[in-house]
Amino acid sequence: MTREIEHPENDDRYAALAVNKGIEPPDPVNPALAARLAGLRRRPLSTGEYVAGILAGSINVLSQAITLAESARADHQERAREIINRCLPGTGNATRVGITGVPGAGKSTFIETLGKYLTARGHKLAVLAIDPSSERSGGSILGDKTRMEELARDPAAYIRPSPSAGSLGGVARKTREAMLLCEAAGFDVILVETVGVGQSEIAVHSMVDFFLLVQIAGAGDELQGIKRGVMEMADLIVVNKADGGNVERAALAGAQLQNALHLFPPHESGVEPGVITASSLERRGIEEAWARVLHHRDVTLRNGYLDRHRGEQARYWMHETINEQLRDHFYRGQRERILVAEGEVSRNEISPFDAAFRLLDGYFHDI
Ligand SMILES: Nc1nc2c(ncn2[C@@H]2O[C@H](COP(=O)(O)OP(=O)(O)OP(=O)(O)O)[C@@H](O)[C@H]2O)c(=O)[nH]1
Ligand SMILES: [Mg+2]
Repeated sequence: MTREIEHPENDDRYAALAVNKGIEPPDPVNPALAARLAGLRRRPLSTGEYVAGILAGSINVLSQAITLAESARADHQERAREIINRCLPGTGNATRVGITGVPGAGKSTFIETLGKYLTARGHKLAVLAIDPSSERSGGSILGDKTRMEELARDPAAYIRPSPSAGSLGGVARKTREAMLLCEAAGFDVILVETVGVGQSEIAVHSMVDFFLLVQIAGAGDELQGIKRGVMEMADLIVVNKADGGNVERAALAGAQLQNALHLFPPHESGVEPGVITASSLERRGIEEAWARVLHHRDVTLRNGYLDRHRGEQARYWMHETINEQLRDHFYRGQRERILVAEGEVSRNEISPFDAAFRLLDGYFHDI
């Protein structure tokens, strides 16, 4: 009977066409793994499991924790704070390097080359980014996938694109939290890339030990949109793309930049900033750049600047977070009153200061 249901062609009328029952193909997915993944998806991890997973170096758990820290949901934020706090003793051991430069200067290519150099020497490297503009972040993720193709496949490297658009302060805070989580997961070098066109360099500077500016030859620095303030922050300027017919121009630009650096006051770190030429494509100058980072680390560990600077940065982030939260809370709660006041101020019916104080008084009265 069953024979007939399964294969009607096995009816005696078609005796010459006897078909045997086939074998079920094996499930292509390992059932034990599938069950574990389904379990992970269904059941949110406890805080303890997050912390244990991160400290054990699980990239999967690390990624989930960073996603939690990036979430706008208040309960996610609270959980992320708890996780970060408990991971804190495992942080602080990495060398934190910020990398900035105008779009197209070769930051991602430089990071790919430096990254491969570092992982080949046994380092574990995390690459993070700060990119507060929404349109660009899509592009950067795409760009980073192609520019850091090899590094993206390297098991000793972890590349995390910028948190999605929001206020710069918010994006930067999330990146700093991601950095701490990566350190707890055992990454000993953190590279933070940001495009050098605005305020984001300052945000990066406030979370790294060493600030590296990627320049290209052949354009005056005003053309490259690099502000004096950014040059002043740099611990090292790398004149990139010093290859092909560009070698001499790069050397000249390097010498000019070196002269320009003398105009700035000496760095508090006690290490003179320097200029080198490099080619990320031809892998030249990479070793020297890293030697500069290590030298800076050596000196600042010994003279106490590293600890002092990190303490300063931690205080900065505390105040930044207070400011951000206060601002958000105020603007969320006062939307309508602000609209009314904006109208009055535009029509010159009330002074901006008076309007501001009235709004603030109303806010403090409400809370
Ligand atoms: N000749 C030469 N070209 C390079 C070098 N480094 C990068 N490039 C090229 O410059 C272009 C931009 O490189 P990216 O690494 O994407 O530059 P970026 O600074 O990360 O750019 P954004 O992320 O868009 O700000 C690419 O076409 C690279 O191949 C180099 O050392 N020499
Ligand atoms: Mg890039």
